[in-house]
Parts: sequence; structure tokens; C-alpha cells
Amino acid sequence: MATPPPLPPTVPSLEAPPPPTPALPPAPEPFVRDRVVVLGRTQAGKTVYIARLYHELWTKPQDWLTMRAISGVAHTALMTMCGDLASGRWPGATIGQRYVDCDLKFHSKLHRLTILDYPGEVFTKAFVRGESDSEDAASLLDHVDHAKGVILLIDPKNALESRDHTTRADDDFGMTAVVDRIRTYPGGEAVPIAIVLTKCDLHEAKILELGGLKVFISEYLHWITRTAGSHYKTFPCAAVRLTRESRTGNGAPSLVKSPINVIEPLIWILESLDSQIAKSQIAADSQAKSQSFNQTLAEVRDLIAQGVTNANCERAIRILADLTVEHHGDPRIQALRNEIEAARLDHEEHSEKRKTVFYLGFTVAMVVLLAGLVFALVHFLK
Ligand SMILES: Nc1nc2c(ncn2[C@@H]2O[C@H](COP(=O)(O)OP(=O)(O)O)[C@@H](O)[C@H]2O)c(=O)[nH]1
Ligand SMILES: [Mg+2]
Repeated sequence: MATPPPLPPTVPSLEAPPPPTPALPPAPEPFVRDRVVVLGRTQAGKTVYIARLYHELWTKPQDWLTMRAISGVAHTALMTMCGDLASGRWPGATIGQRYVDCDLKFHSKLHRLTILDYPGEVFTKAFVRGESDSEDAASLLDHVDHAKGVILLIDPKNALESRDHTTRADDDFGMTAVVDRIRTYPGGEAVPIAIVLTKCDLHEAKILELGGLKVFISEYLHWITRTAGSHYKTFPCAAVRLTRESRTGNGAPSLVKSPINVIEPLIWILESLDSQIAKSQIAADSQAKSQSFNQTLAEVRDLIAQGVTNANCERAIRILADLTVEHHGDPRIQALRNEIEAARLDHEEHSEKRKTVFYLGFTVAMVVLLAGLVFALVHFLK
């Protein structure tokens, strides 16, 4: 048995005062999934994808979909990246911040889009080595844990060509770890995950040669899709196209042709979220209806239990008639109506019997009384 802690001294001690009690850790916040997250490893094509997405939505805002960076600094950084792409230059390697928040308005509903741009080693640390001791890794994990929708950017090149195990592990193992974490954390079972295969302007031919997107996914990304379950969709994406040879020997980006599957993954996520809300609303409505229905049934039963009087039966029938039409066919209602009717008939039959017995008794009493009176009268006259 553990020895109890010593009692505190009752008189002030002259010894050094005890160290202050450490403050209690803050109460854990309720787990809220409140943001759509964009995530990918280094060189996956995040910066280009985001720049093109921002460019599309900022320069051609739709009535039903707009995107706006929360801070002016982030907006300027995103517009600079767009400007680079428009003038045929690849944008700088990073957005300049670990994450950037944007407001999305989709059919008048406001959503938060968080673009994660943590250095590659932070991604590897958090999702491949499973270390969350550094502030950066913890903050990256925190964003993923609060995601209500996720856009995962994956460069198919790594799967197709890379012989470097570290690079492949970031995509295979790291991305699977991201998906696994989303699915196993509270509320993550149905988070829509858009798997965006970037730079498909370059890789399309190779993927087709392999047998198409389905074959590519089942051969190279099966761990990710298997872990994602049913709430995912894959999008082959070309954020930009290459036009002329740049001075570096690589192609230069051009925004002349429309992008492929840049906005679509986002729309798919937002629509999935809307339909989940609609479904949960329908489920909540039907639960509320069934609760109120059960309450009504209980109320009617209570009424009958109070005594089968005509007034109670009529009230019970009225309450049942007031139920919405959809409940009228419910067998429980019919059974209850039959029960009330049978109880009412029974009650009427009993009261008829009681009346007959009463009248019979009354008549007998009267006859006896009259006979007595007649007898007394006759006796008196004698
Ligand atoms: N052809 C082509 N190349 C791309 C595309 N997106 C990115 N790239 C190339 O991939 C490199 C890395 O992209 P970036 O967006 O900076 O990757 P990040 O590290 O994930 O932010 C770019 O410098 C381009 O060379 C694309 O849509 N098409
Ligand atoms: Mg970048």
C-alpha cells in the first residue's frame, strides 16, 4: 500500500517556502474540425498549385466561390507568385510563412482554407519519423488534426521514377501516415480527401503508358487510397503548362491555357462538406421528429392510464389526429386508436350495466317501500 503524503505543518515553518504549485495544464479545447487544408511534401507543386488557384479565384471570382487571403502580407505573397507564373517564371520556393489562411466563400457559406508550407524536414519528422517534439512538427500535426477537408498534393514523378528511398518514403509512407492520422482522429472518418496528382502536363503520357490513372493509383498509391477508405477522390492536375525553354533548360510556366483540376478538388471538398451537413441536418430533423412522436404516444398513454372517461378518450383521439400526416399510417397509431376504441366500448358497456343494476335495485326498493306503505296503511285502517 502507498504511504500517505505527510500532513502539512500546522505552524509556519522557518524552512524555505515550498516551491509554488505548478499551474494546471489548460483544459483541452473541444475538438473542432474547422479548416480545409492543403498539404504536400517539398517539390510536390504546392506553391505553383496555390498560386494558380489564387490567381483563378482572385482574377475571376465566381458568385458562388471566392478566395481571399486573410492578411495583406499573404495576399501580396500569393499575388507575387501569380505574377511570376504569368510572366513565365517559377515562383520562389516558399510562400514565406509556415501556413497561410484564406477565406473561402462557397454558396454564401464561409470556410477557412489553410495552406501548409512547412519545410520538407518538418513533414518528414511529423509523418515519417513520427516525431512531434519540435514546435513546427506539433503545429503541422495540429493543422491536420483540425482539418475538415484535405487537398493532398502528390507529384507522380516520385512514384514513377525516384530511386531515392527517402523521397519515396515521404510520398508512400508519409502521405499514408497523413491519411491514417486524419481517419483515426475524432471526426475524421468522413473528412473528404482530394488526392491531387500534380504536374500531369508532364506525366500524363507516362501514366497513360502504364494503363491509365486507375492502374497508376492501384500500383503506386494503393496504401494511401486503401487508408483513405471511401471518402476520397483523385484528380490529375496541371496547374500550368510549359511553353518555351527557359534559360535554366526547364520549361517555363504559362497561364495562357486553362489549368486542369486546380479549382475542381476544392469544389469537390466543399460540395462534400455541404452534402454532409445536409445529411446530418436530415438525420437530426428525423431524430427530432421521432422524439416528438414518441413523446406524443407517451402523452396519449398517460391520458388513458388516468382513466377511460369519454373526455380523456376524445382528447387522446384529438392528439393523435393532430400528428403530422406522415405519422398517420404508423401501425403504433392505429394500435393506439384501436386500444382507445376498445377501452371506450368497454367503459360504455360497464356503465350501461351499472345503470341497469342501479335501476333494478331502485325499482325493487320502491316496490318494497310501496308494499310496506300499503301494508301499514291497511293495518292502520283496521
Ligand atoms: N510542368 C509543370 N511543372 C510544375 C507544375 N507545378 C510545379 N512544377 C515544377 O515543380 C517545381 C516545384 O514546384 P513548387 O510548387 O515550388 O513545389 P513545392 O515545394 O511543393 O512548393 C516547380 O519549380 C516546377 O518546376 C506544373 O503544374 N507543371
Ligand atoms: Mg513551395
